[in-house]
Amino acid sequence: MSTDRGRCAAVALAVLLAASLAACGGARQGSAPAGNAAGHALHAAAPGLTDAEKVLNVYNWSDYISPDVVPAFEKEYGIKVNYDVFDSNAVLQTKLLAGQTGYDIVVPSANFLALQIKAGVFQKLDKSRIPNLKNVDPDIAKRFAPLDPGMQYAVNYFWGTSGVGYNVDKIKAAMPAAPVDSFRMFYDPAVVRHFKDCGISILDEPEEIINTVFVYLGIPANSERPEDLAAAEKVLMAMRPYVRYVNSSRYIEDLANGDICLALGWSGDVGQAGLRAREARNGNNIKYLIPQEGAVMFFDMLAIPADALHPNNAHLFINYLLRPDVSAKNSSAVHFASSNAAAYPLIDPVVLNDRGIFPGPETKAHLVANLPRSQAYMRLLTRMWTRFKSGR
Ligand code: N2P
Repeated sequence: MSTDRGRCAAVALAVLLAASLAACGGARQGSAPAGNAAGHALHAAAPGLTDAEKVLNVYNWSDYISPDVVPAFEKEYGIKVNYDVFDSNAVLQTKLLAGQTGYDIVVPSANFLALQIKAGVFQKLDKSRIPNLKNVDPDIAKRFAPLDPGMQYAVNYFWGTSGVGYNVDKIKAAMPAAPVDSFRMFYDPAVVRHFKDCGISILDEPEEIINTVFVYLGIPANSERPEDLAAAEKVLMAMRPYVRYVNSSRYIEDLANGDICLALGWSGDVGQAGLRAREARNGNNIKYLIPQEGAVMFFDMLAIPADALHPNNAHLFINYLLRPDVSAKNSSAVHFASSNAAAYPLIDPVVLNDRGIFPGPETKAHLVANLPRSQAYMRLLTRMWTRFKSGR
């Protein structure tokens, strides 16, 4: 890297890091891990230097992989996987921008990935080592293509939506005519107030939640107009008194147990809550619906940090996750949508035919993607989100 490019990357990193740290202001309630379980030394090393080491350090979203997939990879390749989890893009971004994470694979959402690519966080993929890339569904790929043109840095792991996760019986008891297929469940005070006592949660992902409010209000997604932000803040502040907590992972267990009755949550997470309730035979009937107003579609992307110590092993793992049988096993277990066309016929039909997970073309046409926002806008959004979380 020339000195100029190095300086440029350093400045870009500093700017993005400042924005990211600001985004993380305030105590988080998430289940972010304490650090890399492998305890990797935080020293710079030439990429691939220690690749002979049969190790792979993965940092993925929580509740996002079938429990038998990592052991099967370890057995097949003789590579030991250290697997850590996070539950928010802001937590991952802070680590990535600080650098030397010790991770070989990370899974940012595509709107975050786009900014991180600009900051020089990732290395380009060697596609010759990912033959299973041929399986990617072009219909889904075209939607995240603008965020990483040509899939140079990342491949899609799963995609999904944020919508209405609810306990059918508890919601019916609280409000017999509840509009369960609408964002009114959260954003109309005359509706949401009915569910305060049985418990409501909302995701701690401001860039995504603000877009759900825009969808509800009929404002174009990703708008950066200050007046749109103000309108969304008004909606969020009005519903805040009814919300029990703002968190992106706790709601799976709480919905399953009946400790909450309503979650503005991610499609697959709600699906997993339903599965856990069925397995526990606790009588909680959990459903997920994509609101009829439309919804936000996210894409979580597998990428390799520029300073990863085991990029060869990382490529092997990415290719493994894209194997149709492996992708199908994961999708069937975590209830998120694979974008691997060759995997579709192998996915559990209950998951594949669930229109909350794999929506039909009409619903898909009403889904909007999160796009990266400007730094100036992020400062405003972060301040608003801090006010929302604290309820003041
Ligand atoms: C996994 C949630 C991942 C979806 N539990 C959010 N990008």
